[in-house]
Amino acid sequence: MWGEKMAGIFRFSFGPWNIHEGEDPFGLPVRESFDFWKKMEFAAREGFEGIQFHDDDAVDLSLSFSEQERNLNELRERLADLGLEVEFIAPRLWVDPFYADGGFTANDPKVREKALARSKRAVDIARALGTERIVIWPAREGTYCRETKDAKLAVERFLEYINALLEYDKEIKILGEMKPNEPMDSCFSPTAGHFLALAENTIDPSRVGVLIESAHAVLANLEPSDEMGFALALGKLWGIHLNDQNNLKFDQDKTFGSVNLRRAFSQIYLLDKYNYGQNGEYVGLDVKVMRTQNFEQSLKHLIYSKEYFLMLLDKVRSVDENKLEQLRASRDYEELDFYINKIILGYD
Ligand code: 3MF
Ligand code: MG
Repeated sequence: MWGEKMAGIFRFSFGPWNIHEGEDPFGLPVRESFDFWKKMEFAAREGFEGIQFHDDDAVDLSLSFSEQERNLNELRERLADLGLEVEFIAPRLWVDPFYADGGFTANDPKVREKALARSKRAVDIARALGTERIVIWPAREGTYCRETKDAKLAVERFLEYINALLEYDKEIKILGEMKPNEPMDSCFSPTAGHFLALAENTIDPSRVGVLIESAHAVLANLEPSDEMGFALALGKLWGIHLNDQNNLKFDQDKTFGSVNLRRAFSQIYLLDKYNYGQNGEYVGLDVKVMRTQNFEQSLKHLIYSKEYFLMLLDKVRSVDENKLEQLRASRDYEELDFYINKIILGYD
């Protein structure tokens, strides 16, 4: 048994986009979107402690600055009343058609300028809501077809952008959330490893880390727990987006554990072994419901992702570490493999 050694502290979070706005996953709207506060009340009721926001999830960016400030203060207070804190802010540089070719790697200097201005505003929003964490998912910072952008220049622009944000606010921490493709054919920084190489070249590497999403790792044909291990070894695992994914296709964001229990187990095993959460990191979920249905049915993917996590955490903590060591030493890998699966199946 790990006993005392296993010491992850697991506080859960999700973003309002995880409760869908009402479009069918493959089509037009099929119902009204749900009220924002109804979503937040659900989060509190189900024991979530953190909320992830895009800049425009938190506040209407078309309002005047003073109105925005007022609304942000009210938002922070009302969330606190529900026992919720803001985990991070992510500047959303991919919905507005202005950013169709990306933000900070766009060829048009006006677009790059606005992308940076919006991201600085996202930093202010984060600070107003009491978090220093800024998540950068470089959604359109890639190409639909290779020759549309200069790949070397794009990476230099990525670096300049990160540096500008680090310079803008000396307290913030930047968490890169990398994904190899979608919506673009190909992204300039497709994996956590790429981003961490970039991080080392910024003006303050100590404030740049990663958020690893399970499905994004699978989309890069990588093992999510290995991606997490890589970041843990470098002290850079500052956030996670747990979910699941059936092989290499569109980004499915399926309920964590629903496709591959063993893969989910491996992630929790590592997180627990290396005390994830002890520095305030959240177990973030980024999951989509299978179909667009009524309110109660539209929440189950969140509830069950957390349930899968907690059930598997029990299994993780029941691993006999001595036995595991013996099996490793004797290189009895078939036995080791079977042992782990028996634990998951409840036959140990
Ligand atoms: C896309 C994602 C995003 C990010 C979110 C916060 C819409 O594949 O995972 O979800 O998680 O934008 O960075
Ligand atoms: Mg995500």
